[in-house]
Amino acid sequence: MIRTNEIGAPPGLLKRAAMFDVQKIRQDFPILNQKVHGRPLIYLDNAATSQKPQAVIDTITRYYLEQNANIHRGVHYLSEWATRAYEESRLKAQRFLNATDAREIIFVRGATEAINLVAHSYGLKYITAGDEILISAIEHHSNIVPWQMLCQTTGAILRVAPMNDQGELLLDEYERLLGPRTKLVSLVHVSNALGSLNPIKAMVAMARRWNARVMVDGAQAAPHLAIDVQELDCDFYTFSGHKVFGPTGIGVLYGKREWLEQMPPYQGGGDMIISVSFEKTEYNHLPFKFEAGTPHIAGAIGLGAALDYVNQIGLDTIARYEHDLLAYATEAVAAIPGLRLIGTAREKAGVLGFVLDGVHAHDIGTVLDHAGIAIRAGHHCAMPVMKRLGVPATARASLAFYNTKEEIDALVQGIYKVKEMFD
Ligand code: 7TS
Repeated sequence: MIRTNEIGAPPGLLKRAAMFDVQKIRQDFPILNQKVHGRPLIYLDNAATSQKPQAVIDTITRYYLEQNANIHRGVHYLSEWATRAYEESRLKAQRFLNATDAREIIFVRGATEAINLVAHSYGLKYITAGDEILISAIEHHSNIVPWQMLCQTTGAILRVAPMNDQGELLLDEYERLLGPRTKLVSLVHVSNALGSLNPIKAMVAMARRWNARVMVDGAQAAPHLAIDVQELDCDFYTFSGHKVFGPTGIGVLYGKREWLEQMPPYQGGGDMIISVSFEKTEYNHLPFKFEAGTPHIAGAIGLGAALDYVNQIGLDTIARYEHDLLAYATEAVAAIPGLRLIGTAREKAGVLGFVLDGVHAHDIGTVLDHAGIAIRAGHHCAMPVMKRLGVPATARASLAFYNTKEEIDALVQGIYKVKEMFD
């Protein structure tokens, strides 16, 4: 297990931090080296999905070229190899989150499936009519809808902790909404629409006073900051592989063992059983109880390669670099007349949302696309955030560690071009 010093970086990586060379890093991402509409690609849609380093692409290719087999069932060489590689990836995910036990790491399709798993499995067993589930005003739809569905089924009540105009949660209000009926709290770590970084550790501690379980949606945190589930003391944590430079279709659900042991399976099928008869089925041990059917083996192994890659650079190095880049981008973009930043929390990661006077966000996205610049425009699967801030949609540039100041300069130029066209 990698232990960190007081500034958070493993000692061996401190030297590498000083040596962070973004141009060198970019060479690891072949997709970045291409033209779109005749212009060099500037990829600023990392919150939707991030690009993959050659090491991940090679790992997946090699798996299908030389190593493909089903896991946990074969006695032959390839099956044993694939099983070992799949389980090694679980250990990598365990270290990535600093979980105490590999049995606490469940492979899922992504953050969406993880939240649905907890809502179904934990929710249907432990939540009853009149109980309260608390979420926040800045959640992605995937951390709203599964809880609404659970409330509809059980008669539980969904409560929502409000935010201020900057996109920061109001902690006093959050604390006031907690109470003896609060059975479960589910919070985003970093908002995908606003970039707000929530003080999760403090929020978990407040929920603990009422003995509520806490789930954290880390889909937008995992690519940007070091995560330690023991320090956060949350009960569940999830992230998606494709946002952390790994493949699509794979993600991780961390759950405290004491809860996972007590929770019923989410899906039934092969691999999640010890024995089956028509009278009775005995479920498998953790983590296999929650991994019915053939999983995304190549995805899990590719995710392991992605986590290795990220660890090699170091999440603290990444966080420092991106912090400077976001500050640079914020200042440059905010200076554009007629532009309003959406999401100005004091603690932010990775996301720059904005609206432009008299121009629809989709038009911004289209004009920038013709300049080779990929951003996202719309409600970002966070319609309640848009409603609360009184905007139909925003343009969103979202950063990764391979983005550069020159790309931000090009974004600013592109926005000026949008203004010219619509003035
Ligand atoms: N939670 C947050 C905070 C997210 O940003 C997303 C995806 C999800 C959950 C769902 O992740 P999935 O991998 O299961 O789909 N967010 C975005 C986005 O901002 N633009 O496209 C997808």
